[in-house]
Amino acid sequence: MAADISKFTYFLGTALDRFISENQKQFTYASGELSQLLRDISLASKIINREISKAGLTGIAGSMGEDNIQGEHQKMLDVISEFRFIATLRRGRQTCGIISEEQAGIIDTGNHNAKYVVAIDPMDGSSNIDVNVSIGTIFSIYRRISPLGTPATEQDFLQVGANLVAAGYILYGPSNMLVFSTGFGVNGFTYDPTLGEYFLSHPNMKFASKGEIYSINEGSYHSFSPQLQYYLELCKKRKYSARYIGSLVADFHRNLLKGGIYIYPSTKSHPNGKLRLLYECNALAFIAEQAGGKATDGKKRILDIQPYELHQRTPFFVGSAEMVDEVMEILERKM
Ligand code: P6P
Repeated sequence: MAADISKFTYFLGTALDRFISENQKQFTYASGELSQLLRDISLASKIINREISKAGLTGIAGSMGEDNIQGEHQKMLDVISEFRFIATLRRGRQTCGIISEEQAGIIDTGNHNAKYVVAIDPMDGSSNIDVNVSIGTIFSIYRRISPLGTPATEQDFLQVGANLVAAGYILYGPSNMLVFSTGFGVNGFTYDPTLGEYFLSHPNMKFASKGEIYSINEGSYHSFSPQLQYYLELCKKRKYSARYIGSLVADFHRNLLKGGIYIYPSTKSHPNGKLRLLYECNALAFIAEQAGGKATDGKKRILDIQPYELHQRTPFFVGSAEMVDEVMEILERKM
């Protein structure tokens, strides 16, 4: 009888490469291009993971000393991670254009015959880098609508989130995880740095229909609507747990695993919300819905919002379906 070795070792899940190949048939229209694009993203994340893991030693955890196009203080790792993704996607030749939180316009990769465009927040939560708190990359992949053989246009990116071909995030935490969906459910892969490969560790991830965790920066409480203040008081009466890391990917990932809701509403300093539709909210809304959760802007489904500007912001309510439904109902009340 074969020895039961589970007592003194662990079984590795399916490697990301094999998973992509085995699920290739799911990728509409693709004849390998989307698979290659996903491999490119995973490669860039491995390189960035290596930079992050020794940021404190190599002095790249700090600020660039200048602001990005959003007027936000740029961290060195913002710039380094953006560089890595652009270089890897350009070399992978499956992406004709990229938009990034860090740059105003479209980044032309020169691959004008490529089928896809990518919207990316290369390093979300970068203010946490120098305090060693989890951070993340968020990516969205659209099939271009401009003709092959030409540079990507704004219209390629200004598509509703419901058109997404794939989306996901990389969480650089105690362990490094890649979580993505191509429209057939959500799967999570954990990186083994000793082998340099991601392995399936969280197959078919699902949002619990409700949870007892709410994530919001209550420092802005007094600029919230009375309806939202009422909901937060309800959470306290029910003894929910307040969990807010200040890193969207980390908060979202925890709530996906445990059930909960993340809220970044309209505030005095950010009347349209702080988070960006195209390269933050659409991707996480796509993942949330694929995992049975919901995502709205307080009124409508995030994935139905017709974008008008590459860097537009939106209020963001995302998480367990019943929790999002309840907040939406309360926000409609007259108070
Ligand atoms: P605040 C990080 O800058 C980020 O985009 C998200 O990762 C995070 O959830 C949010 O902003 C934090 O913003 O205003 O609460 O500090």
